Parts: sequence; structure tokens; C-alpha cells
Amino acid sequence: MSTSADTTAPPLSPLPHDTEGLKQSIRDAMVRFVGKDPKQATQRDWLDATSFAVRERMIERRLLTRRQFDAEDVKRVYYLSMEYLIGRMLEANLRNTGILDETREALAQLGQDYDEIVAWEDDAALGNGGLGRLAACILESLATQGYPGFGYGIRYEYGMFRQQFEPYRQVEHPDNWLRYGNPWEFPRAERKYPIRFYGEVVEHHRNDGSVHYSWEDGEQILAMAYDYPTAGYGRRNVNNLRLWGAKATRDFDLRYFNEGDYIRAVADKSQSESISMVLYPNDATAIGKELRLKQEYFFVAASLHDILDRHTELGYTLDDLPHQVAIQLNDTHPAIAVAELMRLLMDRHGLHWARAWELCRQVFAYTNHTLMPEALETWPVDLMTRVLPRHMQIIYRINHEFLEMVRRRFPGDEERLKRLSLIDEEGGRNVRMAHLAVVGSHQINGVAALHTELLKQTLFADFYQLWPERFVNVTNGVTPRLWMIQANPELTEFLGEKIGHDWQYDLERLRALEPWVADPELQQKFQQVKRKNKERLATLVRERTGIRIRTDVLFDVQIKRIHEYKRQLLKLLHVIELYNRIRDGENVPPRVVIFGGKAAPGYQRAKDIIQVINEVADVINHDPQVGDRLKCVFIPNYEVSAATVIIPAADLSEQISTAGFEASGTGNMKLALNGALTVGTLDGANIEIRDAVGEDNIFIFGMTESEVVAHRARGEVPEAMLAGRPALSRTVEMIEQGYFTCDDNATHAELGHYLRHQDPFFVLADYPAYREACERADALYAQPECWNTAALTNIARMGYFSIDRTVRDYAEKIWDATPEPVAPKRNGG
Ligand code: F58
Repeated sequence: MSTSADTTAPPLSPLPHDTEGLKQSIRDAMVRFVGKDPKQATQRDWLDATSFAVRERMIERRLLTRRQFDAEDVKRVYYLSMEYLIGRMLEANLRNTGILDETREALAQLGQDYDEIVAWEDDAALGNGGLGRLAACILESLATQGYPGFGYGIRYEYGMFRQQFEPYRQVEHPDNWLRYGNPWEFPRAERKYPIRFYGEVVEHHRNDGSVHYSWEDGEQILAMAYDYPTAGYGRRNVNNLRLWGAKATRDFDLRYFNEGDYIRAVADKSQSESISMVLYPNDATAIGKELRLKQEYFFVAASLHDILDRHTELGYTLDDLPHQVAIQLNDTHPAIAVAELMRLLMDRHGLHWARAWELCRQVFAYTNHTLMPEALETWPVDLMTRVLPRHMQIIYRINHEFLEMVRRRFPGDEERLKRLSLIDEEGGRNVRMAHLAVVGSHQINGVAALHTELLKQTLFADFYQLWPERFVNVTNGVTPRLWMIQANPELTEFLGEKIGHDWQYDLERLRALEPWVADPELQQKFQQVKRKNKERLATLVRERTGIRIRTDVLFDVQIKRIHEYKRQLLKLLHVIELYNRIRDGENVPPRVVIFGGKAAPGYQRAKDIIQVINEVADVINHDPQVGDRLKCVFIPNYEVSAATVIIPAADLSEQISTAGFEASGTGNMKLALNGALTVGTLDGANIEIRDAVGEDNIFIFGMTESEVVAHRARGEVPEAMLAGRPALSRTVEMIEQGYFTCDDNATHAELGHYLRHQDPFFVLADYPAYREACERADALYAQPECWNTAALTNIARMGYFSIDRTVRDYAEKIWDATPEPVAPKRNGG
């Protein structure tokens, strides 16, 4: 009799994927995991039981994927991101696993309504906006295309806050999304790494004269892994998203225990676990708080430890790193990884500086998402020295070596050294994380063509001069699985009937639609689909705001974070002008204007804008003279699940940022893919969208980036833009005189004053062109055949903006990674 344990991988017997099998699994899960008799079960219980049944099937494929990758010497790509804006997981997982219809039917046979059940799930809102959603799209595409690509991030206990208006101004409520547990995660108690903060660096002098450093004492916190399987669409690949949660170490409390202060000891425990407690809800400003730095280091250190452990467990050496591992830094938030990998390679593995640095640079690449100075992370040297003393030393050394090289290339150019230094010496000493990321990476990318050009010409001009070959563009994309197949099932079916389903894997194939864009029958069907989607949105609007909107008019949509540069105020000025024209008896084309988006809690100007939009909307929506010719709604708590309802219903997509400020935008892509026409500036990816859809199928307006620069240089007072523009003047006056408010004249007056005298994003300067663009849109909408032709042409030409193309660009230009599709099993599953 053998006594040794059998550790060979068991063959997996595929679970059934048919309705009957799923029904059985759901019923079993209700008893075994939820612990209830189906008769007593609530809808939330059914949600959980269904999720368990799906996850069983996903984890099976996850293990097969992993076995294949382990066996095949693949290069792994690791995506390091502080944010993943995932949304609801059940429907996405069902769809990608290919068992959506069967599960819907299984639930029906169990007496449950699928649509009601999925609506119980909270969004996983572990991100702020575009950057976090991009990370989620990239993970989905990596799995769909079969790349060995894995995400690392933080398991925030509180995600993006829930937004309410009380009654007009934004109030934030905590998003306790894990409150009822989470069926999608696999806690890995054995994958725990100690993460150190504070303490000191000790120098050890060896006999051979070399110096070795160790980082000691301070405080330690454990990072524990939670795994979220990520299924590919139409493939068996299932990848993994590993999120780290903070846990106190067991000896956390020794000091207080010894003093007999048990309560204090336990209370301290929760303090150390606060690292992964909450997502910072800032979009375009860096925060500079100690807890944020600790969050960044916490997840980076755990991820790198994990990556190196896996690398060595698979039998590779450190020299193999560049061939086996690519690490993408999603913005500078994980940039401390450059110093951490150096620390690990030298202090733990004994590599020399030069070799460690070579490996580092070959492994890392960095994606920049913004040019805005206030969003660029810097950390006070004092803070960094206190929290991460060894990293600060390493950063100094990186900087020293780097500046020596610059000195040799540009002798005597002290100004250049100051500009390039990793340490900003002006106004207190600060570490420039973007510089650390650039110096430590072999490729740096912007997220749209214009953005990458501006990076080269402005923010990173000096770096570009040093290393032009390191700068590449990778234009963003969106996943058609969520943003078309799931969000717009009717349009998906419509496309399927006309051009088949190949586009679901290769979005360029939407081009097959082009020959039919003017076909009356097709147009009629398209219009019916839009109308149904508008009805779905009208229901959401009624449920969330109580406002009733008609569905036979133009839906004009601006959904994104609230920011001055995104110019929600430009849309608002237009709304007020329309209101005035209606009241003046003019026959303006009817429309519904829809806003959605959150403001950073400390961003007062953005909150003022929300408040004023809500107040203006309230006046308009209750004015009997206006009736249903104009409605304005601000949908509270804009989130991924709401976006899937709003986007398919839109006719007009507002992409009206001041040129030069929106790095790319991705909402612009989602909306155009769903057949909305864009009214937009020549900013970010709007330019590439215009190139793709053609000038006649988009409403471009306003100053270009270089015109904005020239305009700013002229330094005109914004108020001057009002001269000779009576309608615009009247609008601004109404705001500043408090026409739309009963009790808060101050906020309105302030906002009016801001427009007149500051207007840093040139709302007034661009307004005439904007109004004219909106009128072009109205005129086209009045000719349904022309509008529908343009809308269908947009859909047909959006193939380039698939996230699959984006991911292939990364794989080819940056990672040198190839897809490894998991072979299908013989008997299905
Ligand atoms: C966004 N950035 C860009 N940052 O604004 C948008 O143009 C782009 O399409 C998108 O990234 C994807 O590339 C963005 O969402 C953040 O939310 C950061 C969160 C953390 C603090 C700094 C901003």
C-alpha cells in the first residue's frame, strides 16, 4: 500500500453545459453553498446559487488553461493596475462561457426571471473612470484572444462611492460591495506575502569589499490573494485577476498584548487592514496622501513577489525574466515597481546593479493616460524616505546613473538635468513618478495618436530626445462583448441577421454592413432597435429620477466623470439656450438631454456644476410652456451597469473636451459603436474616430489643440466672447442672476463669474461653434434616412476601436507575447 499522497493533477470531468445540467447545478448550489431550500430562497439567493454554478464551470477551464500555460513555456503578461472597473460579473461570465441562453432557460424552469436575478448583483466598481474600465476591457480581451495575461490589483472593500443628489448636489455614500460576500472570488489563504513599511536600511560590508543592504524593522502587513477568474469569449481560455487584500500579521499585537491592552491590540489590527479598505475616488488629480502611497506599494510588492515566485517555481532563472515576463504599468500608480524589482533583484537575489537594471528595463513598460500636470503623481522625498527608505535610496541611485548619462550626452546643460531629474527640486523635493516610470521602461505609450504626439512634444519631450524609439502609440479600444453583445442584444441580433457573427471576434468585419447602410428596410429595423433601447432607458430614468421622457426624439448623451476640461458646462449652456428659444416661441426640434457622471468628492467646482445642471433641469422639466419638447435628466450614480442601458439608446454622443486635454476617451467609442453620432472636438481618439467614420458622419467643431494654445497665449478675457452674442450673454446672465435656483444664489453667481472671468477650458470661446454643430445634428436628425445612414456607417466603421486590436498592438509593439489558445476538449464543455 502506498502512503505517499497523490498529487498528480486529476483529470477534470467536464460539467454539463446544457439547460438540464445547469438547472441541476443551480439547485445543488442552492442547497450546498447557499444553504437553503429552493422554496425559501430569495432572488439574491438565486443570484448566488447561479453564480456558484457558473463559477464551477469557469474554474474548471481556469485549471486547464493554467496547466497548458505551465506546460508550454509561454511568456506571461502582467497588467498592474490600481483600478478595475468591472461592473456586474454574472452576465459577463455567462456570456463569455457560452451558457447564457441555457442558464436563462434553466432559471425560467426553476420559476425565476433571469433579468430580475442579475439586477441584484452590485457592480464591482473598483475604479474611477476610463482608466479603470480600460483595464477591465484589456483583461477580457487577453482571455478572449488566448494571451497568457494576468491582472494584479487591490481588493478594495469599498469601491467607487454611490452618488445621490440631495436634492441637487452630489452626496457620496459608501459602496460596500462585499457586504454579502462575493461568489466570484477564491480567497487564497496560502498566498500571503509580508509587506514592510517604514523601518530602516542596514548596510552590511562584506569581506570582498562589496556592500549589501537590508531593509529591517518598521511595520509588516500581509497581502492576501483573492482570485477572480476571467473568461474569454468563444474560447476555453480562462485567465486570472489577482486582487490583494490587507491582513494584519498574527504578531501584530504583541506589544500591546504584553501590556495587557487587548482592546487596543485588536483595534490596531483593523488599522493595518485599512490599506485595502477604500478606492481613492479622484479622477484627474493626484492625492499625495500617505495611505495612497502605501496602497500603491502594497499591491506592487505583493504582485512582484508573486510574479518572481511563479517564475522560479516554473524553473526559470532570473536571466530568463525578459523572455518569460512582461509587466505593464497602468499609469504611474504602480511605478514604484521599478524600485521594488531592483530591490528584490539586488537585496534578495544578489544581482549587481547593472544586471538588475538591465532586467528591469526589459520587463517594464508604462502607459500614460494624462498630460494634466495636476494628475501627475509626485511624492515628497521626506514621505518616501520615511515609508519606503530602501526604495528612496534606489531611486537616488537610478537618478544618479541616469543624470550621469544625460551629462555625457549634453555636457553643461544644467537646465536639462533639472527638467529630466527624477527629483523635482522646486517647491519642496518631490519624486516624479512619471520620470521613474519612463526611465525604468523599455516602452512608453500614449493612448491615442494625438495624445502620444503631445507626450513626445511636451510632457516627455526631453525623454523623447534621448530615446525616440521607446515612445509608441497604442490607441484605446473597447470590448464589443460588453458594449455591443451584452448591452445591445437587439442590435447584435440585427447585425447577426445581416452579416453573420464573425464581427464578434474580429470587429473589422462590421464593414460588411456598409453596402446596406442606406437600405430602407435595414434602416427601419435599426430605428426599431433604437426605439426599444430608448424605452429601456426611459424606464431606468423613471425609476431613478421619477422623470418621464418621450422616446420619439433625439437622445443627446454626455456620460463621463464631471470635470472642467470635459466641459459639461458647454452642454448646459446649450440646454439653457434651447429653453430660452422654446419660451420665446421658437419651434426648436425636441430632444432629451442626458447627463451621467460622478465628481471627485473634494472637487467643489465639479460638484457646483452637477448642482447647477440639476437645478436647471428641474426648472425646465417642470415648465408647462416647455412640456415634452425639452427634457434634461442627470441620471444619478452613473456606473458600468447603467452605461449598458444608456449607451445603446443614444443618438448623439457628446465628446466636447477642450482640445489637448482628453488623452483618448473610450465612451466616444462605445457610443459610436452603438450607432450614436459624435458631436466632438478634435481631441483624443475623436480624431481617429473622424478618420474612420468620415467627416460627413460626425459633427466636429471648435478649436484644435494648437488653436487652443494660441488662444490661451493671446490671454483674452473670456467675457469678451460675449460681445455680439446676445443669446449666449442672456444664458450666462441667467446663471449668474440665479434664475434657476430658489435658495442658492451664491453657487450660481460664482459659476457665472467663473465663466465670465476665468473659463480656463474656453467654454465661451468654443460655444458658437458648438451651437452650430448641434444645429447641424438637429438638421440631420430631421432627415431620418440621412441620419440612419450616418449612424449605420458609424457602426460599420468602428472595427478599429475594438480592444482586441489594442491588445494585439500591445502584444506586438511592447510585450512580444503570442496567444496560446486552449485546445477545445473533445466532448464539449
Ligand atoms: C482616462 N484617465 C483618460 N484617469 O482621461 C481618458 O482620456 C482615457 O481614455 C482613459 O484614461 C483610458 O486611457 C483616467 O481615467 C483616472 O481615472 C486616474 C485615477 C487615479 C488618479 C488620477 C486619474
